[in-house]
Amino acid sequence: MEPQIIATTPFEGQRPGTSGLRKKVRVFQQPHYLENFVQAILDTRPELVGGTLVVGGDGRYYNREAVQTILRMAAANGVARVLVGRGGLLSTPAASCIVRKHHAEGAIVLSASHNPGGPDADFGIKFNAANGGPAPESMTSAIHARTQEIERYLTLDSTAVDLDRIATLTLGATCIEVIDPVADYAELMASLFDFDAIAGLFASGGFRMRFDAMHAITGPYALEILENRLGAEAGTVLNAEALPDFGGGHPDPNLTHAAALVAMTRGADGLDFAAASDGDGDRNMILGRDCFVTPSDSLAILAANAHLTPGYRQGIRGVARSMPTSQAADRVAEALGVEHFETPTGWKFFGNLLDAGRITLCGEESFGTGSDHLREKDGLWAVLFWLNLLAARRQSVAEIVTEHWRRFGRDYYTRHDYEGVASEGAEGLMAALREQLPTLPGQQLGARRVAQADDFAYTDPIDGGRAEHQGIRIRFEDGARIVYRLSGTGTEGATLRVYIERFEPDPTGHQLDPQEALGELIATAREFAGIEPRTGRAAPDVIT
Ligand code: VG1
Ligand code: CO
Repeated sequence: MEPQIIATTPFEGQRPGTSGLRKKVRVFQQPHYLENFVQAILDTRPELVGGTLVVGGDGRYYNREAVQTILRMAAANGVARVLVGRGGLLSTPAASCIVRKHHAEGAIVLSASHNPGGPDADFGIKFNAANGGPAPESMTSAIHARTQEIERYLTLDSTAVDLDRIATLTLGATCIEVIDPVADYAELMASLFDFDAIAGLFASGGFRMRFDAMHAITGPYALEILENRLGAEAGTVLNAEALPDFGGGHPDPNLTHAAALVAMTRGADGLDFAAASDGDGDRNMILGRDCFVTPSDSLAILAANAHLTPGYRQGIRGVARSMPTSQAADRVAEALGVEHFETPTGWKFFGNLLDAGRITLCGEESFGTGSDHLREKDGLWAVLFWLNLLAARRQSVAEIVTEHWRRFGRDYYTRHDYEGVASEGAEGLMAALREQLPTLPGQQLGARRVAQADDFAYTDPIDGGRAEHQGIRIRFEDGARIVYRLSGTGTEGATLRVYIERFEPDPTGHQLDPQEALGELIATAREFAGIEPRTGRAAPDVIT
């Protein structure tokens, strides 16, 4: 089958954001739009020619069509072998796992993660490199540059590949292997955690758990691992059926979008443990009875207890957190005598530290936690890690959290999101903050004096790569922080994120509601940045 050469012209704005290129489905449906981006990946990653590519997505609307397009283009461009999940499905962590296990040259992952799906909602595409991790800035910049000069793409005039049966097929000269999307991932999880101990917890009869797959990709993974392999009772996995529009919901595991699950953990009859994941399976929310574990605390707690699980029995080498994530993990690293790092938002910045063996665990405040077992954040991994801890420590979630605070102190933390605000207002707000930076140190803001203020810039300790303008950081003399940044994953207007934290060493002050404990700082953050005058918003849309 001869490749067809199709003439095309560049589209503006094919620049990947925090995690790939995310746009409305209708943008992707324009003729040549997806093709241009895929060809830009293939043109800038010559190792794919004659190599192996992993393809799959979170099953959202347009996933199937996009997979077929990518298979034809991969074949036309001389990719030797493509591993594609059955049904075109792969969770983001499973794609990373498969790249590593099968020594692929990279993956194309189709997802807009926690953004809603459906014909009027969002779609996304990203490239992961041979280490299984999101393409670093150098690669995404090259891909973007290529989209700006593209004149042709290659495809085949072929019928659709049957994705619904596990089989090895050929397309032109390319071998297409339709694989079980769950098997490799489930095997990796079994190698890291004490499945017997977790199964024992479920068999004990005294432990009640629910996992909310939010009608997204983790349904099949959670059914196989929690119910089939670990023996959790049928019905443990809620909303297990993956739907192209996620059942009309917002597949974002947080207190707002998973409110029904949160309600099931409340009161004396509440569940012992509950968890949820997002559209593509890389996020996690952890709940106990009357207890929400902030993602920043979760990272710190996993770090402090890693030695209790088989996969991390040797202890951890270091921890990294994204800049806006609370400083709780730093305290654990210091107590363990291991390195800790502060990176810009986005998982791609952890890759080099993981590859170099400098860190074992990493995480973000945005419900992302992961380790060196693969190169993405991993929702079910975090859930299994917590289950392993509950089985090993024989304590409740709340007891583990409270003991952690007693030992390390509590970092009260909250994030306030103002979504879909006018871009000019949001950018004006950030520019005004930036202008004030030089005169901020020493100034009194609300009840505190500013110690340091900057626009966060990061130099990668491994390859020296530089990332600038990663968010405005204001640090007070007592260690409290306010951070402002604009989202790089939205598809409409701008989203302003404000991150607020303060440290409380005294255990008698550990039981407050974070909104209350941070009330003064929250008000200061709003006033100082002029959020209402600049965005017209009197209150945030989402508080986590
Ligand atoms: C958000 C989060 C960030 C995360 C990113 C991708 O980015 O803040 O921590 O890495 O989403 O996660 P932003 O730029 O909108 O703040 V996912 O689960 O959407 O791949
Ligand atoms: Co995600």
